[in-house]
Amino acid sequence: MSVVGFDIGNENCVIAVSRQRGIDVLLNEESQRETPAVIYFGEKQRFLGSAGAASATMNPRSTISQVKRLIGRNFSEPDVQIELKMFPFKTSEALDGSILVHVKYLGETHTFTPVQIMGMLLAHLKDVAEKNLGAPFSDCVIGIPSYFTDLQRRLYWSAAVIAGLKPLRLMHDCTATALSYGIYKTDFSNTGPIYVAFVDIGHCDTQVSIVSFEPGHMRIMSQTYDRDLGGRDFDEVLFSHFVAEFKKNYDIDVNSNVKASIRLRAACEKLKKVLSANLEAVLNIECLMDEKDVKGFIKREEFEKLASGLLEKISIPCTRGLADAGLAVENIHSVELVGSGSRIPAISRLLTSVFKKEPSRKLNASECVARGCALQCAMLSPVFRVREYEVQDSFPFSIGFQSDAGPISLGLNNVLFPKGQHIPSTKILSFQRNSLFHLEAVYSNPDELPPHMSSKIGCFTIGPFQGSNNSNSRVKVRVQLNMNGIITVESATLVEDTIDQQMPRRDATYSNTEKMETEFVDSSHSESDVSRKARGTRRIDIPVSEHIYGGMTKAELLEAQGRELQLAQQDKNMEQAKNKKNALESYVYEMRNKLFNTYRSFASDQEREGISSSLQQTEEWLYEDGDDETESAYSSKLDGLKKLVDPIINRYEDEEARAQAKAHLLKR
Ligand code: ATP
Ligand code: K
Ligand code: MG
Repeated sequence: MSVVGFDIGNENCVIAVSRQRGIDVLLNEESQRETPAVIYFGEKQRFLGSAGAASATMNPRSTISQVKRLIGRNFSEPDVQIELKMFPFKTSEALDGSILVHVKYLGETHTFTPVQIMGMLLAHLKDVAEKNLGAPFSDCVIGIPSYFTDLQRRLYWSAAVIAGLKPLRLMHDCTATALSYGIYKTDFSNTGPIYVAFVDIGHCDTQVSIVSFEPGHMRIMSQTYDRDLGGRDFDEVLFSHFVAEFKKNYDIDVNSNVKASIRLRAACEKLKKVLSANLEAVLNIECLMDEKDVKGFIKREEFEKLASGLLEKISIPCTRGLADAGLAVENIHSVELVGSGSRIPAISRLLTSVFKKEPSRKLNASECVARGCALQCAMLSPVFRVREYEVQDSFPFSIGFQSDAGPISLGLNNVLFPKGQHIPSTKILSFQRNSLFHLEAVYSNPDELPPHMSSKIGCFTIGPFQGSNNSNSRVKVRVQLNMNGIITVESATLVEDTIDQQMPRRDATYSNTEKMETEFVDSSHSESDVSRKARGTRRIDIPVSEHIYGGMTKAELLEAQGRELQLAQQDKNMEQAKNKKNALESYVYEMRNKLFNTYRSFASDQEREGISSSLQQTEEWLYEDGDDETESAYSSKLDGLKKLVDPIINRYEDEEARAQAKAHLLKR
């Protein structure tokens, strides 16, 4: 049984597996350690990952990428609109405000949600892993950005379920990185914890975590980020620069041409990478548009000047992270720089000036998230034995609750779980209610969300139930912020005082078993503990149901699973047909050759002629009507040919066997 960790990047995905002797990164079908997060909808099948990436410039409208950022977002949110305008594929607004992706596929327009596309990608990665491991698996841990909202986390989970995976946890990217750093760390002094800053600059985002390490234990002290600052923004700086240059020098407007824009963006990304290792770089694109070849040149220095605004922005989450952690730069033992977007030399220089020390690159910058996830998966899986190591993660949003029957006074700003709350955490709310009521979970601080995103998370229905009117009944609601950073109501219990003085009071033990428990009291609730203790209590479980705004229902999830299976079956059918076609083709060539050489003396002239013309006919068919046929069509052609050729092969093999037996006898 295998436990797997996935890093789902906006550009690159990495799969790592835990083995008894350590963590390995798995290779995809093209023997690469990173798999592009791309899906191309071809005429008759999908091409996923590396196979899909190849078609991005050829078929931009059918090539879907960067959906990670679209999950759980609404079409009309301003930053989403900016994003969508950059994508060559077609999107629209769904009835509920979310995003739909449209592609031409199998001769008609198909509509998918970003979650379904993510499901396809995860299913592909699962497939790659299973081919590698030689066995099916479903247990995994998936890396997520720390800035993912409750809904984004839930939808990621749904995508995993669509893909047939069973996540044991969604883990913050930087926490995974910190785990892969901390679990092997041994050089501790006696002076207390060591503080390390992890900076992950990827394709679309920047994440910073400040982590405290002690022997056997790590704790996330702060999580800060810029959702919209990654390697692709540096590409964009170069892109704008060359669009202007080419307008001046060649009189072309690259922005007006989708394919030219894609080609120039790709060239700018390459250019950026060249500039990471060289002081200057050239750009050459043949026939970019209007049949014009273009040339460009840029020095690293000039690029850094163009990108100075972006570089400045990187310092913001860093300084905020220090402040949130309550630490000064002098407290930071080291700065670990990861994510491939961080390979720009100016970024190291900037971080050196922020942290007053040079960042180190001890970790594998592109694999550390997946490795950390695989480690966590092994730690959570019952079949693995991993050294005791405590990972204390936290959640970067403040969560509050509202009730439909009057306010809940939760203390400061109605926050139940303040930003930075450790996960998992459980809290118990106590209400004085006699029948069904609702609780609304909300983000208490809209500033922590992307602009214009709704602050509502979901509604929990507590009930139906009927409390007895005369007694002093309370409803205790257990709310959990689980280790995936998802809010759930675990249970609700009606606690009623009974007149029976002899009944043992179980309330006290209930409170004591919960380490993290904080009991908040409804504003209308006034009963003192002493009076409660004097009486016995009766406890009744109350049903709880949830409605998450924008979440998938069980029925929708089932339907999506079915659809994914259908799509996968279609891909499989096409792959099998292709394989059979190849088999038929090679058979034709092989037999034609052997017929006139190896098998020559085992066939009569008439047989040879007959077979030869059948082979010829098959070859012609393959080039014409049989170019794009089903597996069974190729199979029956192959069987037909074999029927003709097999008798000759049999004669040949009999003769071979006789000759071998003879040789054997002679030797003795
Ligand atoms: P994210 O974490 O944002 O979801 P990701 O994990 O897919 O995305 P990475 O693979 O860490 O992102 O980084 C991809 C980015 O790194 C791309 O923008 C790419 O251009 C950039 N990159 C890769 N190599 C270099 C290099 N040598 N110099 C500069 N940038 C590079
Ligand atoms: K990655
Ligand atoms: Mg990443």
